[in-house]
Amino acid sequence: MKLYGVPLAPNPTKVMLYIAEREEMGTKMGIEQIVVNTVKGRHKEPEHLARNPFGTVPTLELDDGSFIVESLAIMEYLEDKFPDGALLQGSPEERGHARDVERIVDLRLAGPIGAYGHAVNSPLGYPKDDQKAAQMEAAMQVPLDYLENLLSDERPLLLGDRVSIADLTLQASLQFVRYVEADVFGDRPLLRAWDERYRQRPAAQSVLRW
Ligand SMILES: N[C@@H](CCC(=O)N[C@@H](CS)C(=O)NCC(=O)O)C(=O)O
Repeated sequence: MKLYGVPLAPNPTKVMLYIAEREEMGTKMGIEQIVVNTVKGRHKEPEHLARNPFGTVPTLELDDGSFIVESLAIMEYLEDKFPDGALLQGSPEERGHARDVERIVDLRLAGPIGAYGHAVNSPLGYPKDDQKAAQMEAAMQVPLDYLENLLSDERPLLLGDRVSIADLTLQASLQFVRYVEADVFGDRPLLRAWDERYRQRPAAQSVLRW
């Protein structure tokens, strides 16, 4: 299999973290990782559009030559393909909560964080936009409070002791925040501590560059 992605971009990063976590736990996936230089626009060129007509990364090329182009679908495919040691485990309730937190992080936080980063200090050179930054900052407050509250029972990671896709999705967005030299935590010491803790993990150290 081949994973087409690019460092720093949150959606590829969460899949790269997923692969690194699983490899650290002993699952050998044998996935070749190939950089598609999005700064040079390579993701919109025919070679990548033939893999993914939406021109986005990540894109996973399966051994049968077909492609999966959505980051969550890629991780779920890898969970199914390598079920021994899958991150999603436990009772229906535990699995339901793990899926719920991942969706909350991705749908309520990752978008505003990305837009906020581009509004304050865009790596793609978009103009600074204080109004947009303020709107996105406001949109982040309820989901950030939700996560701070989750951590109030002293769990080390978002779903407990075991790393989950929600941790990876959140950390992939936070790398982007660090890159643009911003801070979205505010007065949330538990989230800050989670961030420090997660970044000590060998998988994080091998993937995160910022
Ligand atoms: N829903 C998709 C979104 C993929 C996506 O938008 N990726 C970004 C990088 S984080 C991208 O390729 N942006 C370039 C573009 O949309 O032109 C997923 O979860 O994989």
